Amino acid sequence: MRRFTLPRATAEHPVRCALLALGLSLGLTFVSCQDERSITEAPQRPRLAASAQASTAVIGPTGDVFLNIDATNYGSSATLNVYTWPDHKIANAIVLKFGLASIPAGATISSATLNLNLTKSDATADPTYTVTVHKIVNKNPDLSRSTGYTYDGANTWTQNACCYNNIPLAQADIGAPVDTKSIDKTPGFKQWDVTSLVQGWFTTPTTNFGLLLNSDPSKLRDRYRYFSSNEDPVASHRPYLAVAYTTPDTTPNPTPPPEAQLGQWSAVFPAPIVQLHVHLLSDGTVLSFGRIGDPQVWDPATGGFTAVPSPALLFCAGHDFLPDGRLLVAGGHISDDHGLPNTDLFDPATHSWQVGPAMARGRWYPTNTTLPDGEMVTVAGRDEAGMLVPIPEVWDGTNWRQLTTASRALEYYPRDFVAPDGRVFDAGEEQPSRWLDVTGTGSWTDGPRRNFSAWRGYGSAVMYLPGKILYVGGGDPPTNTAEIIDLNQSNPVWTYTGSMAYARRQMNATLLPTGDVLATGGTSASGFNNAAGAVHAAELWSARTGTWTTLASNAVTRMYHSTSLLLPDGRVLHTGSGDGANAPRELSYELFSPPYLFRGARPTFTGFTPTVVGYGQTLNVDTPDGASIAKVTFIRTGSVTHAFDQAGRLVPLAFSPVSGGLTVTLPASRTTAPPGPYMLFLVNANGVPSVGRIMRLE
Ligand SMILES: [Cu+2]
Repeated sequence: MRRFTLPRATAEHPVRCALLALGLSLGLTFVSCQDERSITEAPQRPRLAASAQASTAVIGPTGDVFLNIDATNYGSSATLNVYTWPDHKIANAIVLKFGLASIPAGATISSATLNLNLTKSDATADPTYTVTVHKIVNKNPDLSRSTGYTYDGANTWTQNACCYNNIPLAQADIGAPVDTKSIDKTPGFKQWDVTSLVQGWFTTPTTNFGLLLNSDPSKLRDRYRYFSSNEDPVASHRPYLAVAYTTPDTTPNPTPPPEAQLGQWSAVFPAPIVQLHVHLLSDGTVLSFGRIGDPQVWDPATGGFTAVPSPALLFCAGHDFLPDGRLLVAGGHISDDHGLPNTDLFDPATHSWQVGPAMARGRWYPTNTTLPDGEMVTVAGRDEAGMLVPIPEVWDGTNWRQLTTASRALEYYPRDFVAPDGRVFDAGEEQPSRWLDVTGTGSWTDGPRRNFSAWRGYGSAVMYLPGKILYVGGGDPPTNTAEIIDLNQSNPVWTYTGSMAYARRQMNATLLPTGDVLATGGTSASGFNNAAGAVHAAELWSARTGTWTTLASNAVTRMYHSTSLLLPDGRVLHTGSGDGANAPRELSYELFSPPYLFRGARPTFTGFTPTVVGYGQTLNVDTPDGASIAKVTFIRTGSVTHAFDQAGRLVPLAFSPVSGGLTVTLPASRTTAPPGPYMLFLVNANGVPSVGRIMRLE
């Protein structure tokens, strides 16, 4: 323990395994504390031997007020009120501001919890009252002057019709709820998770306009909750923010290497073909194929390539992994826009090809998707005659059947995903998204439209959490925008998330073990594949904050027919480009080491993990790092072409530390995790992943 002082006030209290004292005295319910465990040296970066340090800042408000449906400022009130009046109308809203100056620059905020002390509730029979937290946007209020009408005593909040007498009450100046809590009537501290909000303020302090807690418009009149304000005479009842963060240890090396922020690209290595289709096999090797030359198996351990000649020309086919780990390749190349009907399977156990019965029609640019029951659907593409193929086909393990009532002409390589309800969600490239129901003879229904008002042609999409899709870039001219959708909602809608620094098409988006998404390659210039706008900088999207960070730049221009693939060792293979659109044939590959490979020692697996696991199974994982693991992720081995991983999805797994390691609970749902090969990653509190272990979920 060090630098730990009481009482809490408006300053930080960095603690190190000192949570208990703080928790007991303040009723703090969260713990974010880390042993001063010894971390062995990172093999690639010995100067990062020091451990990161976990601290907690307890921060009081710099201002607090509640807004009422009048022109009075309640900044000196001892309470902060939410109140419903008349029926179904918001009559009060609580506004709080917190400064983050006590958190050191360079810290990584892992959680932020808002704590408010409930003092009084209505006396009706209603047991609960919902209080949402929102980021304040548009207006930067002066809490010593703001009222229901104005944010600074003079200038009005954005007008809206939320409330009595059209008093704006800040309701048009807040973002979507970041947390929603059902507040009962038991006095005492209540908590809201405001992590994303505080992380955003910390990254961009100019956006810190404070937060707003809203009244419950679902209630009848005169339902309310009152909380202690910063003017409550009892200091321990006042509002506070608890922020858990980590900082690199100050000794012996105070300055982290730039790679810890930017990542690092390898040298450029030769490849025998343009690797424009790449697939991570269950044995950790990578199968690739292109337009010219034999398919190749590349071994990341040795850098060697081995030719594995295929039964047909597989250029521009669709592909995904079957439950048994074999890659099913549907279609192939006759000539541009003319596809083969072939079915070819690659067995990772023998590194050999098998030929299956052909599809009803050829396919050139189709997408394959492994279904929850282990079947695989292929959609779209052009046939032997160059005609669009509107009827999907389903591989049942031995043969194909057509979904004869699901006829629809689709774009090339649809960005398709198995949704939580078991249907296939077609996220694009077209602006309207669609649902394919594969039951019976199949049917399509319309889905929500994306916000970006054009096709996101050659943009990329990933399912970064179960049911949650990020669609980034694409279009002509290319866009830097990105949109997300949550298919777990009953009426999902696309919303914008942060935008990349660079507009891109012909790019790749790659899921990382941390749950973040890496964008690589592409071009920002108009046209199909315009090298004038080649983008070399990688960018990293945080699923937690929705923001992008620009990382290191690679050497080779990689656009149309470029690919990126997460490897079990946590690096990303970036290769391909050319073999089309008159672009140079890039017979090379590069490897990107994300920043997490420079942030200290990696968690390790010390024991055996099975190669086949079952749904809902509890897995015992031997690791000396169990206590420091913050996240366990399951990422489907990639099968990438044309700016899209047809297999890709990430599933976070429940886990708990036990003596000698962890128990990890594998997905129980086949829609959450369709059967097939996945990588299991352990990620520690510094965001550093283990090497992944590949296992097949059956
Ligand atoms: Cu192509």
